[in-house]
Amino acid sequence: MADPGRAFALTLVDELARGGMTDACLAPGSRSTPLALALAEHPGVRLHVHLDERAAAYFALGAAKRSGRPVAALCTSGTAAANFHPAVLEAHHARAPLLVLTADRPPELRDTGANQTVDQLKLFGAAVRWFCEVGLPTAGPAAGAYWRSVGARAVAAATGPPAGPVHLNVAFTEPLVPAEPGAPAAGRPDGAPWTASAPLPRLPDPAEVRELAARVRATPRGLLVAGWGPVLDPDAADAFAAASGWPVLADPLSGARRGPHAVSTYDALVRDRDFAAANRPGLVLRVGAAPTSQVLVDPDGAWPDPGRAAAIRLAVDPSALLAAVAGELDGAGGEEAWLDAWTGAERAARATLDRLLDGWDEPFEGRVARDLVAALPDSATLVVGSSMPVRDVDAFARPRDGLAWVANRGASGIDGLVATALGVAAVADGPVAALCGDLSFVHDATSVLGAARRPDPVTFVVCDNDGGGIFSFLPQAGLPADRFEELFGTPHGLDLAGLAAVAGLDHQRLTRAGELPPALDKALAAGRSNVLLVRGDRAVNAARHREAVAAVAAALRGTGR
Ligand SMILES: Cc1ncc(C[n+]2csc(CCOP(=O)(O)OP(=O)(O)O)c2C)c(N)n1
Ligand SMILES: [Mg+2]
Repeated sequence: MADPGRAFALTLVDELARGGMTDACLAPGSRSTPLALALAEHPGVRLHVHLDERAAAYFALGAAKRSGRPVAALCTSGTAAANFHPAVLEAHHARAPLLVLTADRPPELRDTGANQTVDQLKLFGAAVRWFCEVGLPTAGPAAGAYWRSVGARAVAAATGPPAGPVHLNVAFTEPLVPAEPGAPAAGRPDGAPWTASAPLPRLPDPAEVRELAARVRATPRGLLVAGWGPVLDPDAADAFAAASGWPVLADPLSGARRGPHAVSTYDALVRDRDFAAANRPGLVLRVGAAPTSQVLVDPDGAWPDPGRAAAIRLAVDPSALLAAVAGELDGAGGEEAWLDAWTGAERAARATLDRLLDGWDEPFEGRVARDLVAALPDSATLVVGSSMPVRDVDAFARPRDGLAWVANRGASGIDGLVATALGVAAVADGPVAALCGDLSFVHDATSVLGAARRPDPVTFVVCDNDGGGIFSFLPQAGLPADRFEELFGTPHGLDLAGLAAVAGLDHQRLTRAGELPPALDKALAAGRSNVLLVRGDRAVNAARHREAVAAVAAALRGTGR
């Protein structure tokens, strides 16, 4: 083997591709050259290039979240590797299969003052499912088995369960550019992985199903709460709702806000103390993240229970569990009055919210969120930014089916949103839109600058309220106005249309909410990335949220609930 670095790179990339990797994203650098070339040359891998490592890792993360397949992010040595950290944290908390490949100098150059050399060992701490110091590739009879085994194990660790990031630190020495074509070490026949790992089945056992069904039967006044998180088959949620007679309180990100049991206005409903007191559930079955809980279902046995409310934890596949319990319940259960209380309140609250929103034609961010969700065609993916967008979608979106959802809710950063959406677009079949705030958009400006030359377009709907709108809802809003603006509101005064123009992106300013659906249709049909800018006002926005909650409370009084 004339060039073990080259052979290693070809072998590792081939093994990752055998494990299901179809996409990778790199940021340029010299030390990573063997892997960069191997990724570019492999026929089964689409390689995307991003200038900045933070964005490259978020791009890979977006592709991994949307596809469910492992996606690699590659960088050179030094601070480049550290720039992967935010996406690694998000991948850890959101359980996304991110393969982090950091190139390194050979061990003898470390801690010697050698150029661009930092300690990359276990750089991401406990956030990765597996760290491997691969070492300097060296030739030898066992080298191929070692390299392929590392690749197969990386895929197994990244895809879980639980899925998550994996970090391979790989040292390369000169020559970095191969003198001859080289070849990968032989793999298993027929393109099979070196070690095929069967993901652990986490299906509920019949006793668990019977016990839960008995509890559900004994508690007609229950709720199914679906937060963002584990993939939930909406059909299973529907079947459970029908069989239990329970209302369904689903964050749109769960995909389960649909069907006749959907209560889309729970945010406003449970803020009403009288309604909340009169409609306390006897049992809550929760799938994914949410603030309240009694029975928590998580396929990976994670413990997402910040409110420490879970009485029972079931580490099983939520769709299988809901479908099985629905079967066990045989026939419609529940208490009509209970379902009526919730669905009647939903009708009253929905009509109230929709009337208010329809009257606010000068852009209100909640209306933009509602209308964007409604206007996207079936098979579209909506990437939702942290801060107010994700809350507005939850508070105002009507039930609907047919969308895929991606949001960085694992660590709720406002960073990397643009890159995440571009990564989603690289693997999604249908159109992709992203809803984000102005600070999130500006935070990821390097990705905005690179967006126009990417082949897979995203329509960005940016609610520009010139700063962090969320802080107007927090106690900091009570600080003296100038102090609040300086430290929290942080108006930047930037012209985002100018940023879009510099980036070569088509853009349009929307001054009336009614302009959104036609502008969206046009943008999605354009075949290029687009920016739709909606100007907002942080103070007006906060006031309208309060008005909406008050109007729902009044409507509940009016209907005698
Ligand atoms: C990386 C990161 N830095 C800071 C924060 C804290 N933070 C949360 S929301 C927010 C403001 C976001 O502003 P924008 O994107 O304009 O959304 P808006 O609140 O106006 O809807 C900030 C700074 C964060 N969540 N993540
Ligand atoms: Mg903002």
